[in-house]
Order: sequence, then C-alpha cells, then structure tokens
Amino acid sequence: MPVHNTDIATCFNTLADLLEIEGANTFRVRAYRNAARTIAGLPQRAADMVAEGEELSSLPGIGKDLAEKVAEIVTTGKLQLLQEVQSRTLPELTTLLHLPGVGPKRVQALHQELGIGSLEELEKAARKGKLRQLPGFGKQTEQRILEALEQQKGQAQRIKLIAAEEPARALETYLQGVKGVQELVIAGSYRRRQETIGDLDILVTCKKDCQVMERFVNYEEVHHVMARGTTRSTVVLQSGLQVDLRVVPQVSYGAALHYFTGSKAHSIAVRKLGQNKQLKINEYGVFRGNKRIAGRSEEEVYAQVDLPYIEPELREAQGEIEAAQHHKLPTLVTLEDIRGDLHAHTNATDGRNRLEEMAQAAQAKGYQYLAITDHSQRLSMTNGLDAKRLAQQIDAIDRLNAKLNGFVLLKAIEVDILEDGSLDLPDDILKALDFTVCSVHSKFQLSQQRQTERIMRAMDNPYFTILGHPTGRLIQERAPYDVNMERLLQAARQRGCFLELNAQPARLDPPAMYCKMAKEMGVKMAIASDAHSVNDLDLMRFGIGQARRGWLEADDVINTRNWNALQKLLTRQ
Ligand code: DGT
Ligand code: CA
Ligand code: CA
Ligand code: ZN
Repeated sequence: MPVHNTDIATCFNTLADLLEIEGANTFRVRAYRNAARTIAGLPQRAADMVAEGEELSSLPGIGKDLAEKVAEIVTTGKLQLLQEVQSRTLPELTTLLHLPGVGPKRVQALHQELGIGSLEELEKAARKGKLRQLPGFGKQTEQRILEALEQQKGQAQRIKLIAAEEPARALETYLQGVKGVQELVIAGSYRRRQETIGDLDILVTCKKDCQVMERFVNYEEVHHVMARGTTRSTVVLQSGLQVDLRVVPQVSYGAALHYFTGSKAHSIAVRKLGQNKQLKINEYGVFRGNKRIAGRSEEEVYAQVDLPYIEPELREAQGEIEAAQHHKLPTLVTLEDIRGDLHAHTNATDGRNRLEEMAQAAQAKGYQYLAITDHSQRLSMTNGLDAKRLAQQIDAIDRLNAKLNGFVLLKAIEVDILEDGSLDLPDDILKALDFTVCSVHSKFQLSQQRQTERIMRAMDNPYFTILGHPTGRLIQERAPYDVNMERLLQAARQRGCFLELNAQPARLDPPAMYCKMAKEMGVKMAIASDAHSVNDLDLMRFGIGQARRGWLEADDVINTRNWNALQKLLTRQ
C-alpha cells in the first residue's frame, strides 16, 4: 500500500486537532500543522524520498523527530502517537472542529462540560438549548451550529479537487501502464475542474484482449468492488473515493468523453440541439437513424450540432451554448499566460521560506515578478508586520532586487481591513509599496450592509489596490461572509481597484459566478497563489481552473501582463 502525501498530512492534521483539543502547547500543535502543509505541498512523494534514503529533515518545518514520524507512517501505514492520542480522546471530536465558529477551546468545553463527543450528541444538546448555557457560547452560536449541522446532512461526501488529484494521478499512471491501453482520460467534474469532486469517472479505449478491467479491480488501493462488468466497473478506494471506469470503443471515444465529462445539464442541452436536427446523441455516438455519423472526437460531436469545441470548464449550461452559437466563446486564460504571482508570504510572518528562496522559486517557474504580501500587524498570531518591520522588509527587497536579473520582487502587503473600513497600517508606509492586497480576516458576522460598506470604505483609501480572497469562504469549512458583490464590483470599477482570485484549493475565492460577474462589470482580477512556501507557488493551477470556470480571458487577468504594463494598471489616478 503506497502512502500518499495527503495521507501523511491528514495524519498530522488530525494529531494537531486532537492535541489542540487536549490543550497541548501551541508550538507543538503548530509544528504538526506546518509539517502537514510541507508534506502536502511536496512535488514528489515523501514515501519515495524515504525509500531512496533522502534526508526529510532538510525540508522546511521538518526536524529530526518529524522526519522519523513521516518514515513511521510511510513504512507502517500508521502513527503510534496518533493512535495513543486517539485512544484517550474521542476521535469524533475532530469532526466538531470543522463546524463554523467551533475551535478547540469550544470543543474542549463541549466535551468536558456537557460530555459531547459526536455530532449527534451535539445536535441533541443544541436542540435542548444547552449550548447557550456554556460560558462564551450564547444563543447565536447555538443557532449557527444547528444550521451548520442541518446543512451538512444535505450534502453527500465530496472531496476538494486537490485531494482528488494525487489518487487520480496515481491511478492514471497505473492504468496507463496496462498493456493495450490507448486513450485514458479522467472525465466528470474532475475534468471540468470543479471545486469539489463526488467521484472519479475514468474513460479508456484499448486494444482487443486488454486486461484493463481486471487490473483496475485489482489495483492495490481498492478497498472494495461495487460493480464489475466488461465495459464498466465501480470501486471504492481505501480513502473512500469512488471511481468509475468505462471502456469504450475508439469510434465512440469522443461521444463518450463528451457524455461523461458532463455536466449533465450541458450534455442534455447538446442532445436537444441534436434532436432538432433529427439526430440521436448518446455516449456511443451521433446517429441518424441507425447510422453512426460521428463520435470519434468531441469536436465531431459538437460539429454535428453546428457548434465549435467548448472547453470542459465552461460546460455547466450557464450560457456557453448560446455563446458558442453566436461565436462569442471566450478564449480562456491558461497557466502559460501568467507572468507572475501577486500574493505570497515569507517567514517574516506565517510563510515558511525566506525572501531569497521565494524569489528564486518564482524565477525558476519562469515568472517575471513575485509580490511579497506578508500579513499586517493586526494578525498577531501570524507575527504580522508593523510599519517598522515592513520598512525593513522594503529595504531588504530593494537590496535583493539590485542583485536579481530579469526578475523583480514587488513590494506589497496583505493588509487587514479593520471593522471600521480603515486599513491596518498608516498611509505613509503603504505609499512606499508597489501595491496592496487588502483582506477581511475578522468580524465575519457583520450584516450584509455593514460588511459591504466596510469594504467599500476601505477601497476609498487611495492605497487600496486588490481585494484579497473576496468572500472569505473556506470550501466545506467556512461560509462566505455576507457582502453585496455587485456593489463591491461597482465600487472597485469606479476606484480602479481589482479583485483577487485566490488559488488556494480550500479557498478558490471568489466562486466562478463572481469571476464572470467581475468580467461582465469590467473589473479585472489577479490570480494569486497566496503561497506560504516555495511549493505553494504551484497552486496557481487551481486558480487558473477557477478563472476558466469563470470565463476569464488573459486580458481579464492583470498578472498576464509584464511588470511594466502591470505597474501602469496598478497606479490609481
Ligand atoms: P460529481 O461526481 O458529483 O463531482 O459530478 P460529475 O459531473 O462527475 O457527475 P457523475 O460522476 O455523476 O457523472 C459523470 C458524468 O456522466 C456527468 O458529468 C454527466 C454524465 N451523466 C451521468 N448521469 C447522467 C445522466 O443521467 N444523463 C446524462 N446526459 N449524463 C449523465
Ligand atoms: Ca464524477
Ligand atoms: Ca461517476
Ligand atoms: Zn488572507
């Protein structure tokens, strides 16, 4: 059983959660969380590194002790310390942590004061009005917990796109190694780059007598086989992820790919267009009567209904068919269009690498620039910068830039938007920067009107450039704060401000529909990784997926420009 990086990260995060609930030393807890992030962000498998005898302790945030723990997980498949901690606490306590507004302190109180150890017990206690009696809870918290519990019930188990990627790629490589396999694509929501994935839908074409089905159900990570046939099988992996495999003949490949890429609403719309022309469209091809007239490629299928090829990220039945009919499909932005990254942290605050390392990594990616946007003083748990430390960082960047060739570090900050709409640092230091990313990190509960006006007031500051992670949501973990996005976009356009598209896979903020809205309202966006380490710079690809789902073209994205052109855009009049 190969151990994936995500498995190791989950192990460390669970351990950190449980230790935090137990009230362990915060440094110890943070060490496990940092290790989880490091491992999750590695470009290669930690398991392979261990197998090849590479020094894990040379990785940022991984000391000797943690390196040993990684090796333990890789070789034994488990972590003894985690089992010890789990045996003395209720493992279900960690699920409570994922509710909005419930941190370790509160889980501790729920457990110790009310003996709550599961979601069911929590719901019972909340319904009886017992939570509001606990110190620091209140009626509103109780209400919010109940709402969150209700919401969770309605949702099937889905995983974030990034969590699907590693097992998907491993399985892809495995199946591609089967003799006789020709084409292989992961279709479904994965191909459409949705934020979360219900299951994987893999499509293959292969030569006669190919053993691909046999090999699929015998893949070493399969937990159990739900269905097995000659053209279709379904398995559940150890991780709980469900995978469908379909084998189709080459003549049907395009039609099948179109069908299984979906979305369902999009394929139904295309099928209707076919019906209008007396054509039958299904996963086997395009038919006139009993005669197959197309189906080898997706282009062929679209051509039969007089449409150009439509990119998978657009296939949500959100106007793409009409746009295609009127030759108005966008030319979607690609990763290759990106010239630099506009949101990155260093070890001056909560990032893990030094300025030099971040610059080097960004340059190695072929970028022309990287903006350093550490946190501002208000976020004290990240060791946020005050004016003095920011001034020192500005000097350090100037010195470093003098040594760099064909690359420039931009001087910026992720400055907090305070409750009254002021920015967390004085204007005379903001003035010295190339631009700012301004973010809401507190007071998420304000009413829509107050939240919207708070941010609009912040935009009135002439040094406000980009609104960071505009809705504040964390996928599957935290609801967005309540803002009127249309008003914010109007205000941004009037003032010459921009919106960030934060590429962190847990954020992907704002959602695609707001990207489309920004484009339509003439507000350009900055796709940014919000990197907290050199490896995080690779998260840009998730931002690109989301931008494409939001119909963005290269021109709609400010960091597709070289620094010269970008600099002109960023200057507010
Ligand atoms: P997911 O797995 O929930 O993240 O979302 P999808 O889009 O991957 O959906 P899934 O796995 O249920 O099905 C994969 C694709 O197969 C879907 O995008 C479209 C196609 N499909 C599934 N059921 C139907 C159906 O009843 N009619 C049509 N036209 N297509 C279907
Ligand atoms: Ca699927
Ligand atoms: Ca499926
Ligand atoms: Zn932030």
